[in-house]
Amino acid sequence: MACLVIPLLVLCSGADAQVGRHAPRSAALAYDLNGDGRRDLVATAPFSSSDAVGQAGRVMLYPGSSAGTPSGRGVGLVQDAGARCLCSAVSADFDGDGHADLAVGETWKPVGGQHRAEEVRVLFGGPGGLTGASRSLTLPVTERESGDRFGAILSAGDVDGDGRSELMVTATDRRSVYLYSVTAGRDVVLDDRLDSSSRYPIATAIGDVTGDGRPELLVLWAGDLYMNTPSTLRVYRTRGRRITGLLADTDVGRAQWHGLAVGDVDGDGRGDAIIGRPYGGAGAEADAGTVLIRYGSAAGLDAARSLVLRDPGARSGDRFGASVAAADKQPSDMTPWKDLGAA
Ligand SMILES: [Ca+2]
Ligand SMILES: [Ca+2]
Ligand SMILES: [Ca+2]
Ligand SMILES: [Ca+2]
Repeated sequence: MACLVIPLLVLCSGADAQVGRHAPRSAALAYDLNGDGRRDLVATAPFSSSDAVGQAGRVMLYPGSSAGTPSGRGVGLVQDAGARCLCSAVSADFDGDGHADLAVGETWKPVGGQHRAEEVRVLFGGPGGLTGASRSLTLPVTERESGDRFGAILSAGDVDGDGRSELMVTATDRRSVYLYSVTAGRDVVLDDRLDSSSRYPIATAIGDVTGDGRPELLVLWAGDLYMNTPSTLRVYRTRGRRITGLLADTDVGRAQWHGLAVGDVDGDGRGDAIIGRPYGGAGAEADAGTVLIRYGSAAGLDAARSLVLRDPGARSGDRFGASVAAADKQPSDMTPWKDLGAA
């Protein structure tokens, strides 16, 4: 499957979390959250407010249509007066029942009386769409600290191939990433707090970059600008729901990276890492933005090949690459960035 890179500012309804030679076992259509067989668009309004509930994060659903574009009239999925920020959302079939579910990160929410402890709420789908049933994921009480930003970044993919998607959750300010099975609990903890480089997770993805049919976990660890530490993209090999090795630890420079996605851009059966760099540059190109592609290989990431995408009409401050996603497109209309600058 070949993919195109899509820089975007809202959550993409059509992105597949996994690529590779083996299709996911679940028949669920991710992001079809009203059960009509079409993918829908989910958008978060992190700091929404209303007269009724005051400041409250909000998640909106814009149903997909036969015209190929979502309805302009959205439906409120979640509005939580206790959550100061519904910052993130990702859809997959987390319980393996064949219907799409939605995970929402509710950061800066008081849980158990602790100020600014947070949770991830998983909303379950059924034949007619979201059912109202949900499950909450939180850090254990002994691990919670004020301002962890647990749930700030979410990504999904079926890591162990059992037909149920796992959920990768970052606690950004705790400098930790977790892998959850929504039905079985937490399996993996990636903790960078002991690393003197002071990196923190800025983006995550689950995808098969080696092409062996088993997805890897990808984490973009952002360097500390004040400590002058570079950002690094790490690729973790998995077996079952365990990490069994570090396949790549790639210095991607001191730029302020943002988005991360995995898609098979060159169609070789291996997922490629797509990362956005909306900030950086100088003069007329300051903060115009670029997107970097690092190609997957049997060993992890191909050290010899990369591609830099730029918007040919970009101006200073455009922040191209603020968010990225990958989606399949018909081969007949593939135009793989032939007019864009490459390096
Ligand atoms: Ca739908
Ligand atoms: Ca489900
Ligand atoms: Ca699974
Ligand atoms: Ca590839």
